[in-house]
This record gives sequence, C-alpha cells and structure tokens, in this order.
Amino acid sequence: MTTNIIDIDELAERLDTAQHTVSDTASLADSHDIDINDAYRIQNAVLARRLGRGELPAGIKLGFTSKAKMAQMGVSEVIVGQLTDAMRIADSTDVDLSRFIHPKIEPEVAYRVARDVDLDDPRVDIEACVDAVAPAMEIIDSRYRDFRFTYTDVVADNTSAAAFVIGPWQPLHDVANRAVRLEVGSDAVTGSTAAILGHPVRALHALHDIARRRRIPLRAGYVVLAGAATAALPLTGGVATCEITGLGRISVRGVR
Ligand code: 0L1
Ligand code: MG
Repeated sequence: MTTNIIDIDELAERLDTAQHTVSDTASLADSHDIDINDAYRIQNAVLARRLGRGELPAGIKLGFTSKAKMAQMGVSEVIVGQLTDAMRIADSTDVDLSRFIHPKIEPEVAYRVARDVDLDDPRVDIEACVDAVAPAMEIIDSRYRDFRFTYTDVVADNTSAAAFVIGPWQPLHDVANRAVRLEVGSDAVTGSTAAILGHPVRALHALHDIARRRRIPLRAGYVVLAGAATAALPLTGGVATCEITGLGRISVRGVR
C-alpha cells in the first residue's frame, strides 16, 4: 500500500541518514507515490542537509545519458544530481571504501563551467560557458537496497552521486567518439564517449534545458559530469583506472 501524502523533509532525512550512516534503505516507491517534481524537491532537501554540514556546491552530474540506460528505466529524459566538494577525490589517490554502501565506478567526461549561467537569458550559448574538459570517473552508491530503485527514487537519491575524480583540465576541444577503457582490478569494460547522448557536448545542452526548467544554478567553477561512457563496475578494492583516448588516464585506489 502506497500513500500520496509526501513529507519531503522526512524522506530527505531518510536518504541523508542512509548516506552518512552507510546503511541502505528501501525504495521510497514501496511506500509513497512520488512524482518527478517531488523527487527533485527531496533531492534539494538532501543537498540542503549536506550544505548545512558545511559542504560546498561543486557541480552537477547527469545520469541516464545512454540509450541503454534510458530504455532500461523506460524514460526519455536525462536526470541530474548535485555534487559537493566533499565528494571530490584527487586523481591517483586512495579512496576509503568504508564511506560507501555498495559503490560502483564509471568513466565519464567532465566539463568546467567558466562563468555563471544566466538561466533567464534565452541567448545563452551553453557551449560558450565552458572552458575546459577532462577525463573523469564517478563513484555511484545508491542508498537503496540492492541498487533497486524507480526513476523517481533515483532522482530523490541525488542520482546515486557519491564521489568523483577529475583528471587534469585541458582547453576545451572536441571529444566525440573517443575510445574509453575502465579497469577495476582484473575487471575491464570498454566503450566510447559516443555512448553519452551520441556526443558528450549534448549533455551540456540537456543540462542547460533541465537547469532552466528546474532552476538549478550553473555557477563559474562548477564541474559537469556529462554521463557514463560504459556500464559501471563494482568498486570492491584495488586500483580503478579510466583511460580516454586523447584525454588521458586517471586512477584511484579503493582501500578499507
Ligand atoms: O549515470 C549515472 O550517473 C547513474 C545514475 C543513477 C543510476 C544508478 O545508480 O545506476
Ligand atoms: Mg555517472
């Protein structure tokens, strides 16, 4: 039995507690009828709790940017989550896996926002608002048991955002159709940046559209994680490496 009486703060508290106590929780959809607007409200309330603990906004991530993932979830729109400075892990360093419930890692392309984006100005060219590109990895860690969630669940849960690694920034250039390889210990997966909406730069346009509709600020210095270029791999320990042709190689080592 589900209810359509939604207490945004109560559900945000549940997800936030799951994150900082490293303990999973049941799908919200098991007990609540949440629509996409409620889901983004819950996400904002989760973020507000993190900012209240002193974390600083650091950027935005996109999810469901591959055709395969959209088809799996039965949706046609990308989703976004919000990054904070506490999620940032330096390239070539160790990451403490005890921070996470059941982490996975995925290779991404990152863009850097060069100036604040005026969401009310229809003349804004979003591509002209970014000045750098970098190889990146995202650690996703759904707060839901067994990574079992609905579309609205995952939006409420800040699209599983947990941590990210950015390689050296390079002046903006075209990164269409670049080969991508992710290795975690003895596991490996290969793909292409074309998996990100056909071309990673399309993620910027999708983000601009959703940011305008949902009033999500895009500020100078923000990182934009454009989306996964391959399926995610479990991050169970050992070294995770992402290599993108022409962009470079980055790594982190999972430790307990
Ligand atoms: O693409 C992503 O960053 C993942 C979005 C959330 C879905 C998941 O946790 O698998
Ligand atoms: Mg991702």
